[in-house]
Amino acid sequence: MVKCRLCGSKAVIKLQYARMALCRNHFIEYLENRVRKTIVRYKMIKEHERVLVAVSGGKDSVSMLNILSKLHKEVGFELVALHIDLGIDDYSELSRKIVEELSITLEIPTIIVSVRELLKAGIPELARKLRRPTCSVCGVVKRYITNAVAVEIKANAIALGHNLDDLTAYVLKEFFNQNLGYISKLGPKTSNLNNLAIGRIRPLYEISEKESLVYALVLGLPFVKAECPYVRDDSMERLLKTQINELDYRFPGTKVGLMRKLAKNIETSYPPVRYNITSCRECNLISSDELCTYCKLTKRIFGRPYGSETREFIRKKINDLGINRSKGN
Ligand code: Q46
Ligand code: ZN
Ligand code: ZN
Repeated sequence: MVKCRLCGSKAVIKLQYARMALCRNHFIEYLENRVRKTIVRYKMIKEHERVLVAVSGGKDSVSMLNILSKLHKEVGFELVALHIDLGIDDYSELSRKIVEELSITLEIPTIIVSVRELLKAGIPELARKLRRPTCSVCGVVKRYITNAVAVEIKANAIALGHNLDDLTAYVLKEFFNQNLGYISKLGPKTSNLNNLAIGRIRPLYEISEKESLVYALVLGLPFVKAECPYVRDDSMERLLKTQINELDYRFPGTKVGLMRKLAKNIETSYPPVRYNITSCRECNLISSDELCTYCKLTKRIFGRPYGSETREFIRKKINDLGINRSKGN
């Protein structure tokens, strides 16, 4: 039996890079402490700020929400959760139920936006109508709704559940494609753009996929075990993740080392993609053109942009939940 380095009881995880094994309780304490340090190290959240947490219902976002729900009382920041029901059959139904259950247990106000209720169709049908890949339509809709909610509740930051493995794979993929400008968006924190786009933070920046999974399992947190049916098994990110984990096993600390160095060099070595930042004439949110990507996309479906109506729909959801819209920033 592998024993916990701190108390000698049965270990639940062996941490290769830290060269130690930990029992359930010591692992929970260790992981929460690492997230706390990540938040401090990268100055992600200040006291009295309001953070919108994007929760899909998967292990990473559920673990992140649970950890933040403990830290917010201690540090004194406010949490609001957001779940977007994408209308992807059983997968979305289950994800939504899990997030609803968790939000009650953790007592976190949770805004649920249903794409089917909003756009009268789920993501797969919208993608078919547009003849575009499902994930690309999903990305536009998710980014827009998340930002629109954050702007509406005057959140200081949007917390995303990307873990260390996801981020390392994204960075390497962009590097192989020499899209260096996109790497600038993959750091621990992105800035707020004139209050048209709220900055993002990644509290799991230094937490591996295995750690977030074991954390959710040992705490018995509810999470969706199945993946979205549109995830591609043969994607470059998938392959990169496997290869990097192999590398990290042989040279422990490779992933964390890369991401820490990246965070340090991000401003000097990876200047962001320069584009014209303006506001969409229809919905007033961030755009590089007269109409934002979401308004263009919805115009192709409905014959008119749907940004203003979407913002109105979101405002109503927020009001129904009684969330104060005048806080923050
Ligand atoms: S983009 Fe594609 Fe994901 Fe949307 S359709 Fe599913 S796999 S959920 S991260
Ligand atoms: Zn122990
Ligand atoms: Zn717009």
